[in-house]
Amino acid sequence: MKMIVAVVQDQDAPQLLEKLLSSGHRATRLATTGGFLRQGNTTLMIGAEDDKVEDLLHLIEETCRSRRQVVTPWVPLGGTVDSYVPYPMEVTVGGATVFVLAVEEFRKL
Ligand code: 2BA
Repeated sequence: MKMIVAVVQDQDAPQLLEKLLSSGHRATRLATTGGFLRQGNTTLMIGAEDDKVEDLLHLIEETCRSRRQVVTPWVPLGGTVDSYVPYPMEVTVGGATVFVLAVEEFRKL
């Protein structure tokens, strides 16, 4: 068994959840915050049998769009804090950041 931990954008989460549930998967939705943008995103925990993982990754990939976003970083990217002058930059967020973890044991108690 595997645990898929997927960080997705809030805009994609409802559609992804609907697709997951309607295709027989189970998922837990967590409200999370990105460390870089300090903006809300959604993390889904999806427990699945090994042979379902590729299907799930495909579902996530086809549902989660990448979007460009202009941000002003809160912290310097490589420079020192003293000389830091914040300026806007463009980043591409998503589709999805996905971790596939091996599950040692799964029990429902
Ligand atoms: P954030 O940390 O808010 O990052 C949002 C986007 O900002 C990232 O999109 C990336 O394009 C950009 N970014 C992040 N750190 C940066 C940096 N040091 N310099 C320049 N640009 C930077 P994604 O890569 O698609 O990540 C979306 C969200 O996925 C992240 O939100 C974070 O919540 C999560 N994430 C990404 N990589 C992760 C990791 N290795 N571990 C845990 N969570 C991660």
